[in-house]
Formats: sequence, C-alpha cells, structure tokens
Amino acid sequence: MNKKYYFSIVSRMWLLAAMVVFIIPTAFSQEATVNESVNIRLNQIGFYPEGLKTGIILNSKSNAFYIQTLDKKNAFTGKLKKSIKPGLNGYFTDIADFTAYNKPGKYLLYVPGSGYSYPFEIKRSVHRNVAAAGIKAYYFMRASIALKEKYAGKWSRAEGHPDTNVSIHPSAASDKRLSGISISSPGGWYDAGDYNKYVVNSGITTSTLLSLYEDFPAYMKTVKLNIPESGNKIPDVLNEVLWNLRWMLTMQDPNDGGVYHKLTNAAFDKMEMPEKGTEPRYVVQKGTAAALDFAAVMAQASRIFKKFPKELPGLADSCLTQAGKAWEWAIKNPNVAYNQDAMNQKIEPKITTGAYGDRDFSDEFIWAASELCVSTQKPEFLKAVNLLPDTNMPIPTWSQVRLLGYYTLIKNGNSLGVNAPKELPELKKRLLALADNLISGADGTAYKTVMTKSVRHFGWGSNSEAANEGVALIRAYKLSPNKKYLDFALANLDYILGRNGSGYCYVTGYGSKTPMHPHHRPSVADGIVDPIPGLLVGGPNPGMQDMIRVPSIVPDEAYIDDERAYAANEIAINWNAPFAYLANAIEALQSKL
Ligand code: 9MR
Ligand code: 9MR
Repeated sequence: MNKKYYFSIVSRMWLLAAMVVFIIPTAFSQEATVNESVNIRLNQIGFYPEGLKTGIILNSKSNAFYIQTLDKKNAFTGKLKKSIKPGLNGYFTDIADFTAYNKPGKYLLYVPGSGYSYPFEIKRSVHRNVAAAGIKAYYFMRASIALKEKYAGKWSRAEGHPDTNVSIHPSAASDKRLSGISISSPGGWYDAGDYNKYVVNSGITTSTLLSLYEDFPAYMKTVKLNIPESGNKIPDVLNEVLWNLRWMLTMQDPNDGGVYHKLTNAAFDKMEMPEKGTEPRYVVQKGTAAALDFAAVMAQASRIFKKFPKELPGLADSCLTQAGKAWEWAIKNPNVAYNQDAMNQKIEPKITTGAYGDRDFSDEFIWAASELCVSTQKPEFLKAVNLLPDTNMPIPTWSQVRLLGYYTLIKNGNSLGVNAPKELPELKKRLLALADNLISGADGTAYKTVMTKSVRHFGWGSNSEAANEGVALIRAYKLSPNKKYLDFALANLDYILGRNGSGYCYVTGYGSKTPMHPHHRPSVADGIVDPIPGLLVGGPNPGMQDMIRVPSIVPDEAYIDDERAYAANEIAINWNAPFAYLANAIEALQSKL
C-alpha cells in the first residue's frame, strides 16, 4: 500500500469518527456540508439571466429540484428529467433545467437526497473575470522578465531564462550560424508546466489569441489585464500576444528564412522556480512545421498590427516580410520533419524535452497559404496547396491546423473580391456542416454537451478539445447565426467550468472545486498554496502516460489533481488559448443568448 493511500484511509476514518460526533446529531442542517455537491455537476461560475441553465444530477433519488438562495430560501422549483442516453460510464443522469429562472443573484441547486450544489451566480457578464484570467495567465507564463507584485500579486517572481545566450545546437548548424555560436532569443511564453519554448505550439496558441481579437475587436478592447503594457493604446490581449510574437521573430534564421523548431534545455528543468533553471539552452533544428506555423502567425499578425501604425511602426511590414521568407523556405524544404529520436541517435547533446514532432505538413501548408493569401491579397499562395484534400474538418490541435486556415478564409475571403478562392462557398458549407455534426445528438448525452458525445474526445489535453469544439461553434455562429451553435458553445464552457464527469471546474483559481496541484513548475515550487490563476488543466485522459493512476478510467472521469500527473493535470499555452477564445467570445455574444 502506498503511503498516500494509507494516509487517506486513516484520514477517512477520522473523518467518519468526526461525522458521528459532530455531524449526525445535526444531520438536517448539515446536509449541505455532508453531501456537498458530489452528485451535482454544474458550471461553478454561473449563468446568464437569459441563457440556458443546466445542472446534472448523478444517482438522483428525487423527482424535483430547487434553486435556493444562499440562506436556503426557495426561489424556483423544477422537475428533473432523465437523460436520453447514458453517460460514458453507462449510467443515466437527471437533468435540472432552470433556464426559466432568470433573477440575478447567488444560488444553490438543491436536490433532496443528493444535497446542494456549489454556489453559483446568475448575472450579466458572469464569465467576464474567468475569461480575462484565461488571457492574464499568459503574463504569468512569460519568460525573461520578473513578474512584479503590482501585476502578479502574491505570485510575483524573479526573472527566469533570459535566453540572451542560446547555443545553436548541432542539428541547427548552417554555414552562417555554426554549431555552438550564441544567439539571443529572449521573451516568449513558457510552453506549459515546463520552461521550454516551442515554435509549433506557439503557432496555434498565438494565432488563436490573435483571432480572438480579430473576431471580437470591440469587446476585446474592453478587456483590461493589468500587465506592464496596460494603458498604452494597444488592447491588452494584443499587448500580451506581442510578448510571444517578438520572441517568435527571433526564432527565424535571418540568413535563409528557416525557423528553428524550438528553444530548449537538453532535458526538462527540475520542479523549481524559473530563475533556478540555468542549464544551457539551445535552438534546435529547422523544420517545415515550424516554418509554416511561423509564416501563418506572422501573416495574420501583420494584418492585425497594421491597424496600429503609430504605436508599432514597421512591425506589420516586418511580420509580413518574415512570413514570406519562412514560406519560401518551406517551399524549398517541404518535408523536413522534426524527429527527435532519430536526431538523438546521431547528435549530441541529446534533446529529451517535448518533441511536437509532426510528419504531415499538408495542413500547415493550407494554414500558411490561407493567411498569406488574405494578408497579401495575393491568391497565388493558395495555388501552391491542395485546399480541399478530403472532406474532413478536424478540430484544431498543435499538429492539425487545417481549420485555422479555413477559419481565416471564411472570415476574410470575400475581401479578395474577384480573387476570392473558388472554394469559398464550399468551405462555408463545410463549416456549417461541421457545426451541425457537432451539435447533433449532444442534447441526448448525460451532460448535454458536444464534448461528452464521444470517447475519442478524451486524449492528452482533452479540455482543449472541449474548448476548440466551442471555438468551431462560435465560428459557425458568426457565419450563420443559428442560436443552437451558441447554446452548445456555452454548454462546452459549462463543461469546462464544472458540468462534467469529474466535477472539477478545470480553471485554476476559479470555481469551488478547482485544481490545486497542476503540473506547472512555478505553481509547484513557489511555496504559495494557490496555483497561478487562470490556467486550464489538460483534463481527463485515461491514457495515464505519466503512470499516475486516475480514480476512474471512464474517459470523462479520468482526471486527477496531482502535480505528478502531467498527462491529465499539466497546463499548456495551446490549451488556454481556445479556452480564452471561447469564454471571451461567449461574453462578447451574451446578448444573443
Ligand atoms: O514536466 C514535463 C512535462 O512538461 C511534459 O509534458 C512531460 C512529458 O514530456 O514530461 C514532464 O517531465 C517529466 C519527464 O518526462 C520524466 N521525468 C519527470 C519529469 C517531471 O515530472
Ligand atoms: O500536448 C502534447 C500532446 O499532444 C502529446 O501527446 C504529448 C506527448 O508528446 O505532449 C504534449 O505536449 C507537451 C510538450 O511535449 C512539452 N510541454 C508540455 C506539453 C503539454 O503536456
């Protein structure tokens, strides 16, 4: 028996004894504490007055449910309804629909025999804070800068990884930049629980945040993050993006336009604060995925930052120029995979940090071509790619970025006038078909979400799948305002914030049952009880690649709040970005609910 388990049994026995002595005599009034919330799953932040409001009850013995004020006064009574289909664990749930109740306030959902839910609010802009925190989280992820108390509060910390003295790894050597010479590549965000910086993963992340601004500029101008740049004339989400964008620019070899795959230690740093990580850092091998992701992001950035010529003179132009050079490199080197294992057979020092190794670049080509086409208004870029290689519409991940290109063409393609791609009508049709496909049957699942439709949604970083499905629905909604798309985007946000198989609100610092032990080096090492806030954990993943046993291998229950569990409880920039997009987009669109 392991130590932890033994302790948990002992502490449970104590708890039981304590319950007999203190709780049983006052069982009725204590029901909230005894049963609290275990069997009631809902968005722990809350609901919009006019929006759908759903709670999910497990093992219910009652037919009725009640919405009560915090002092347990009844405000609304409803009837529970069985789910149409069982959950991924084989059991049906009961559904409490209190959409009809719309009075702002703080409430509990009460089900006799099951107890009380965690408290939640009904109010306008109910997700505003958690949505902003999802972006502020990037400030906490910044490399090469001290986080001042004024912005970071109790999580202030020293500067980590200046990255002004980074070696060219032998895999990245060229005539002009020999192995071992030093370059400067400061800034950027740490990738995740680790302290390395990976271009491929930065690509989808930076683009998703840029798109959040591009799709909702008016709302995003109102989101203030209290970061060092706040108060300049640039919206804070873009200020934060610039921290990473400027780093990405340094990852391009000015001699040939190629882009290094990553900036990394040879091996992961220990579980320590960033300033303690002083191992040598390398830029490693140029690759096709890195070049194309870089090209796509820089092309997109150029059209967004063009709107700020006074604040950022020259930036938009250089982004576009660098994008073009990276694209040219990729055209000449269309098939350079980053194969870390193969590289380590031949080259020292061996690199054992995250690989982000992809072998199929057809989606990266589509994405980069689409961004370049829109930003340069030159349709030629699209001629170089097969825009519709098959009928799939894969939800984006770091290794599958085709939809990012489609999103951009659908949003901006018409601006090309007669040069608009002839596939545009088909792309629009496919996006709506994707959305219809996502929502079909979602209502019948035990949690009434798109996310819980399929076990295939539950891999490493499953919460980002939930978020990216939500983003796809928002994109579809912007194209064709079918309210169902918005409702199910909101339902996936509800999923992330507590209406799910583990009962966690998966964003640190938010909700009542929230991760306290993410696999995130600063959160583990800083000696502060509360983890850095606003971080979306990876979420349920029955794969257990980290060898940490999860309490259940039912896919949507396979989550554990354990700092060692990097396959279920790490945090990562590419997971936070679609969460930030979804939550902020929902806030921006709340009047349509
Ligand atoms: O901390 C690392 C995390 O960022 C990665 O996602 C994960 C998988 O590559 O690896 C973690 O590092 C662990 C390493 O792989 C094995 N030794 C223990 C490390 C810290 O838990
Ligand atoms: O998100 C990545 C996931 O898709 C992979 O299956 C996994 C193993 O290769 O790696 C994940 O990315 C990690 C990266 O390699 C290193 N930093 C932490 C990332 C999140 O766990």
